Amino acid sequence: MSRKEKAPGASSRGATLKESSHIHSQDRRSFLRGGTLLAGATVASAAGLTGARAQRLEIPPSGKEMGHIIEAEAYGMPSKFEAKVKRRRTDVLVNKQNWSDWSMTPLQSQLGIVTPNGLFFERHHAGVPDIDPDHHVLVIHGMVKQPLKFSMSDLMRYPSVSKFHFLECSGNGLTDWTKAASKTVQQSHGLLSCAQWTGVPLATLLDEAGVDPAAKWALFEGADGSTHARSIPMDKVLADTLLVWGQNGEMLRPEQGYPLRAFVPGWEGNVSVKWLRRVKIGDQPWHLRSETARYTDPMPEGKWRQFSFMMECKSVITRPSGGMKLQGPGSYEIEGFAWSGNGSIKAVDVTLDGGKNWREARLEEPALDKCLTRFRYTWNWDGGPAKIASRAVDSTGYVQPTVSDIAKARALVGFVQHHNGVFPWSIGQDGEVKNAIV
Ligand SMILES: Nc1nc2c(c(=O)[nH]1)N[C@H]1C(S)=C(S)[C@@H](COP(=O)(O)O)O[C@H]1N2
Ligand SMILES: [Mo]
Repeated sequence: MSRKEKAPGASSRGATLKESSHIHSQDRRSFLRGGTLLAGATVASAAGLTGARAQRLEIPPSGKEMGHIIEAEAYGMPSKFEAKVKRRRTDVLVNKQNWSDWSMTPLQSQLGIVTPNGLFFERHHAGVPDIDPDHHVLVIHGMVKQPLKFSMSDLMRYPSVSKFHFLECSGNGLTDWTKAASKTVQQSHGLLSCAQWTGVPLATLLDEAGVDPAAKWALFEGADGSTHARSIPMDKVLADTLLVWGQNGEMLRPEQGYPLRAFVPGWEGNVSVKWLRRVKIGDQPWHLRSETARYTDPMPEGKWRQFSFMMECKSVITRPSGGMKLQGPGSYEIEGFAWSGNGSIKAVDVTLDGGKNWREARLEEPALDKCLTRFRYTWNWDGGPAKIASRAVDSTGYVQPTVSDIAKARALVGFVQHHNGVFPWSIGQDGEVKNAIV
């Protein structure tokens, strides 16, 4: 048995202390590698630390006084030193009004695969309503044997499930098809988040209502000022669509649809109707505004594609990414996210030379179905100009395309949705990381 294994219960305080100061100096080295991505004071002071051998660990001021007392009742907040980590509205498309608006997740700061609720991206067509759950009602009607009405407490009595899934707006990336408009990954890819969702499969409720065998579609309608609504094919409704009230262990945030939203795994965010008040069953789609005037894709010869629900396999490097700066040659950890609306992630490749050569990245567990998956690649930067990008492969064998591959099949004009192309960052000799879409 090694000394390390003995340490926790061991009587020798000296041994434990040595052990931990050893870990500390290692921590400092790995901290330095990560820290060098960001310019600023931390880098300078960390560089001083690595030179010195840790002989004695001083007791910091925080260890010599009492801390803050526990508030009698409070909702915990992040450290004040993390105040820069925030959702942000886009700088690229300047909004003329704030009702139909969006804010983006700081993907460059996210750790692990779960997006904290306060950083979950937002997309609203008519602002965020304030809905009292005690007065919220959901109705299921149309081609069913018996129309049903539920209060929130009725719904929460059904057997629930909790599933990790990403949510991505079909407009994610629409500013960066043909030119480098976004400076950071938050702006280019931040209409993407991931949570553990808790709710009841819609199939359970439909079973009780008794769906007419001739029914083929369901309509979801929200209780917000936009009365946002979408038509969803019955196959998907029965396969895995959820009605959720939970998000990462607590009730949905108002921005995410409190107290009830539809959640359609792997499909464009738009169909996961928030503040859900009505599910109508029918035998054909309703061809609503959001499926005719909006959320359709321009195709060659002036045609438009309707009902392009699936968010296809995609990935992006989040670190290093736009706005960061490498502090000289050396070892860096390239990290990012890969996801697919069609299954799980099977592999991610990384290029360092703008797509000439590709190397296999490591996937971090868990790599779940229709969920953000983290990849890593350890890179020894020689200090020369580089162009880095990632390319993901999903469990169906689908390979993330390049923008020029997509352009062969579709027309890249106006507000093009569903941009899942390979996304490059350039690194200059000065270490600056920039959006390299051309
Ligand atoms: N009722 C309602 N549902 C809605 C919307 C809306 O404006 N109203 N926006 C949709 C769009 S376009 C997206 S991308 C997702 C965003 O979900 P989020 O704000 O929880 O990230 O919600 C969808 N559901
Ligand atoms: Mo969206």
